[in-house]
Amino acid sequence: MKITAVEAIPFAIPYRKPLRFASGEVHTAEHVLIRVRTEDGVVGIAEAPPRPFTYGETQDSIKAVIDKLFTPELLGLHLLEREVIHGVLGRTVGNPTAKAAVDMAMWDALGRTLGFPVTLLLGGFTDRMRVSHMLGFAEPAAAVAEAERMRDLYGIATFKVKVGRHPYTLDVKVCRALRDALGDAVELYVDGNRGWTASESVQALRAMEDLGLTLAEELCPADDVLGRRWLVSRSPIPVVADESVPTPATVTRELLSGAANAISIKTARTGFTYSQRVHHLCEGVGVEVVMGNQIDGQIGSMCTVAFGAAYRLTSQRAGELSNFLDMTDDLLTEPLEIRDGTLPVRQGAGIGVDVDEDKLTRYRQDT
Ligand code: MUC
Ligand code: MG
Repeated sequence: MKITAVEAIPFAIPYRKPLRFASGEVHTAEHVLIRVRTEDGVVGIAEAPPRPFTYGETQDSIKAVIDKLFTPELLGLHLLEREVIHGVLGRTVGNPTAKAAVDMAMWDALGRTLGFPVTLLLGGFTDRMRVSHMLGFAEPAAAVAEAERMRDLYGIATFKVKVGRHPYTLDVKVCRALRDALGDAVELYVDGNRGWTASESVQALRAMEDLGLTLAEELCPADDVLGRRWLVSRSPIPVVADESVPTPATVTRELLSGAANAISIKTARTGFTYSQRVHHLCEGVGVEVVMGNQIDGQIGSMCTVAFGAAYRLTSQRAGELSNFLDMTDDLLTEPLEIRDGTLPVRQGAGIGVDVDEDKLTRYRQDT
């Protein structure tokens, strides 16, 4: 089970339409495929999505940190020496999605070596998750049309609506149009990606009080230290910390300071190992979690569902698992399928998905 190679392969697959939100926009999935090879001939995979507007990483920086800093130190280590491996990765600050993808590719390799799905190795609670679809900035009619299409084609009944625009009434109109068109059968919650001030956030939540929203994510910046506490004290619904909590320590800080009272767990930034620590922490202090989406492709979405389905707490809510549907293609031999509003965990060893080498040749950017 010793590591013999770590590859970081940049690839690019366009989206059918851009996804826009308060902190940025995405037109093409310019991700990095990570492959970890072991002495047993096993290959584990994962993908890293660069999000410069969230973590400061780029496709080039992810490849460089893996090739130049991580790989030379990882070669020869055993897949089960996770504390040693994370000691090596932790010597470099930041770079959360690069570290997370290396971690998940190692778990995938471990599962393939042992012949078990990673979801079972993690906790094995259930075999699928309900799906939540993320709606980017749009006019009310376009947002309604997309939500109806997701409901009618895939059975999705939970929607996260991107907010954080100015004036906030633009977003209030979208949320109201969604509730009017879709009725009470769907769950709606909002994510501001730090676009509003604390006072705008409170005004917007008041204006939407009758819409039955269930969560309010990252409406204003975590640096608005007192503003966030004030917002939490006035919000009728849990305030979710997302990009402000990329590590277990920041989760602790946000929760103990009263700046958030629910947590988004993203395997894309905390891998499986640190997502476990975040999960255990949240369970220990009794806060709700949501399995979030870093605008993942199919490999990343399979990692999210493998983790989310592993525990009771993470599988209670719908997970954000569907934005790969907007990509024009993906790398897998067997594409993921969402049916009846759920995404099943693959029962094969590891995360249960394989890369189609022809597709990789078509989309990789390093040849
Ligand atoms: C989210 O939940 O914020 C938007 C930016 C990003 O980094 O992830 C997405 C989704
Ligand atoms: Mg978010």
